[in-house]
Amino acid sequence: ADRLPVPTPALRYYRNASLRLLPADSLTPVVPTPRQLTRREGHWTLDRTAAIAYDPALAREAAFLADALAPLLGTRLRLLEGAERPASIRLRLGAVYLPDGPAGPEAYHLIVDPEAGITLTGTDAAGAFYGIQTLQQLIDPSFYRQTSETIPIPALEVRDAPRFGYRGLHLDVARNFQPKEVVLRLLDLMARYKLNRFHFHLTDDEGWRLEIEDLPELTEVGGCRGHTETEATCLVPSHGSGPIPGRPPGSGYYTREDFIEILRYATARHIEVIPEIDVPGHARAAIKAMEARYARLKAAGRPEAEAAAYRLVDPADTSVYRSVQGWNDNVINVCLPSTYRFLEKVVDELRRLYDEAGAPLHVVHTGGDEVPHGAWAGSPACRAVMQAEGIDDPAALQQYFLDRFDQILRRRGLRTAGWEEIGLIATEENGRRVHRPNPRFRDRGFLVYAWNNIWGSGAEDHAYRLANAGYDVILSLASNLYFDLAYTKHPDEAGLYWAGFVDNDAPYRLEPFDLFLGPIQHWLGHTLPPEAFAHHERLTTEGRRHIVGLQGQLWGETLRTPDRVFYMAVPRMLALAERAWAERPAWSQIVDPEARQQALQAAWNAFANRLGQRELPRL
Ligand code: TNX
Repeated sequence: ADRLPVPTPALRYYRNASLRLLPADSLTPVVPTPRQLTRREGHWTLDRTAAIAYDPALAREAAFLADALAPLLGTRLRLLEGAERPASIRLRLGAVYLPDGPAGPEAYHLIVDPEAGITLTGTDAAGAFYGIQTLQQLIDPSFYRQTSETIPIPALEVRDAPRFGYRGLHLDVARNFQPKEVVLRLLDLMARYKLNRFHFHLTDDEGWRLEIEDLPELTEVGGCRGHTETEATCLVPSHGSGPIPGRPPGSGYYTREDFIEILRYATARHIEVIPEIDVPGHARAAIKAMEARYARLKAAGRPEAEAAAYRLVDPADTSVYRSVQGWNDNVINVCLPSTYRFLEKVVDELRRLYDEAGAPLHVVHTGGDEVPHGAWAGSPACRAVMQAEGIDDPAALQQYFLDRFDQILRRRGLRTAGWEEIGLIATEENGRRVHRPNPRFRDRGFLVYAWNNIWGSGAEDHAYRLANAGYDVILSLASNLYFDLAYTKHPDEAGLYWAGFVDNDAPYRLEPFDLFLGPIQHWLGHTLPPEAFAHHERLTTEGRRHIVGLQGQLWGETLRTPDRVFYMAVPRMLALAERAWAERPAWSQIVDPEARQQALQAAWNAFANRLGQRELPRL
């Protein structure tokens, strides 16, 4: 009876025996943990007579709060423009003071007073928005079941600000298409837990999911999962969302309107959408689509130059390669002018879509991962480029490509992001082939996503090496933050497991500034002696400033249904939010391994109780 009743198989089957039920009133009621929470005597009663007064700059946040409370109260509260208007809920902008000084962006100060009601101050609109999320969590989960005349909110004071500025979730809709509704629901969840970056993996070998004006083949052909069928059987009709009769499951794409709606929805929730166009590898869908375009235009009697204007392959290329996932035709040719014309076209269309949505576009994720060895070696177009550029290894063409793609983005005021490969270069060290930060691009301001910390691969410390070298790094580590991996080794659990199992506590145990004591040992299931890390680079003080955030990855190969998406995302993403928002945990700074382990276990137990007793029932 004192076992924690968490309704996921992952917790039921695994490690659950060590979780103990804690008294509800001992639990911090907010996830992620706020910087400072002080309980006061009594409570304030929310009822239908309450009104929301707001600073005009917070109109959207005020409306969000009214909408959020409406189903609980059975009515939408009155909104009064002007923060000083008399009302029991007041939203305003202003300075926020934390125990260690004035707060930066995204911070808030929330007071719940038994008499005066609610005063919420944000340093900016995002801060006010996060204060509203906290307020929603203060309401007992039972009130989310039915409407109530009165809702008690415990009196308290919260001062809060994030540890990391980048708190991300990634969704791969290329392997299996996910309808717009799934994306919107995921954005809702992100907002609740104060995540602020949505990394939208829109293209890959199996599909291209975003309509691009003037290049209809990208979605008609490229939106068909696998696009292995002939055009006739696999054309994806526009407005293709959800299962499409007669098409392979997982097919579909977002129309311009769908995408704009997603961008607006995210923006209203203070979530920045980072689009990923994965090139030069992982690009089979685009390649096949542009080949279909070429064939179509030729068949229509158009001149060669027009038909080939956006071609992504060199027809004379005899290269032989095989990608990690088994493709032999998924790398775009980086030596053709048409490739860069294609990328400019796509980027310009992205900018138009963001402009139309009123959404900020600062960063484009260019992929860059897993380019198979052997690509470009047999391409006459590439031989010419290599000669002109003095490049002697075809693999080095990836840097040539990155440089050119980055220029395209910089000219448009955009920042280049990519998987860790974009910051690394292969070299020899003590007779071993290793990857090290590439000094060439250090000053370009790349945003680099470190993922490959597989034990024994030599890549365990790539994140730290990149950060120490001056690259801004997002920790996306496969061992703890790949949410497409199975929770546990149990026959009921779906998902991949090439980087181990990623249970609910895996993101929780990750300490960004001390990876070697956390993720790797967790994954191995036992601790390692210090010698095991003798050759691993530690994070320097300077390097710490370059760890800009964390991100959970929902890769899509096994995400066949919406249910599966949410099963894989929740509750792991709550533990991610905890690590990305909350202060550096006390347990991570205990030096003695045994004491540290005990403190960590106690902290995880308390966090699991918050999930099980408050968050999951409320969700
Ligand atoms: C590796 S990590 C990939 C993805 C897969 C994922 C599956 C990385 C940059 N690439 O293409 O979907 O593993 O877990």
